[in-house]
Amino acid sequence: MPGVPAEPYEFSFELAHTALLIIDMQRDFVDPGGFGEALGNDVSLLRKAVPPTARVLDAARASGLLVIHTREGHRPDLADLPPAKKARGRLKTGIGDAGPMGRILVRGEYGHDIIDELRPRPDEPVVDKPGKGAFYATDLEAILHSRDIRQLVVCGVTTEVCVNTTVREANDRGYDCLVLADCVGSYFPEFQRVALEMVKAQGGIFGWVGESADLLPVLTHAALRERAPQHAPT
Ligand code: TIU
Repeated sequence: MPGVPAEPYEFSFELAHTALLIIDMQRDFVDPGGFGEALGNDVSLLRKAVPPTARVLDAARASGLLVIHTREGHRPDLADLPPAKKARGRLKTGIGDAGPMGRILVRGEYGHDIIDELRPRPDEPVVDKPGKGAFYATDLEAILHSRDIRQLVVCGVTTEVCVNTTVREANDRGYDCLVLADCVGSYFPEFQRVALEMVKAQGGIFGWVGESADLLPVLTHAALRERAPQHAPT
């Protein structure tokens, strides 16, 4: 089994049972002029994660890994938006309201969609989620079951919110998660550091933390080995 240097120890994985999960790389969170920036956040802290995630996405596609994208957002009628979530923050312009990129975090709107750099291919499942965790009220688990996926390489935003919530949900469902530190981002540097610490503490209580530069060569090598003929022709 290929192994990636990671903390608290090497992350071993099987290509056929591993998926790349890219969480909420949406314009509303990542792009200047979106909801995240309107809340007073510095989106450049999130955008740092885009180039390494794009490299991982390329390598995953070349290796034949299942790639799954998620988007946080709600039905246009907002029937799945809990009043508590709508009210939180006492925002003048909040979820469902008209923002600079369309209605904020509403499915079908420009700002809700995934950034161009990481645009899903037609054969890559996109999971729309109303909450922070990607398992809550979605068909993610059914997708993973049907493809016999047991391990997840996780990228996306934000580290302490949707990434951490999803990794915790995945961990309780029996999945191994490798979180790539340079492919996840937070508006708060301290939260980025601590959220990653939380994943790998206590022997990897929620999973593993690694770097994309350590995964990329292992992924490429594993894919080449898998494709190489196993036996000499008889
Ligand atoms: N995707 C995700 O993390 N949603 C958030 O609302 N994150 C914040 O950090 N606010």
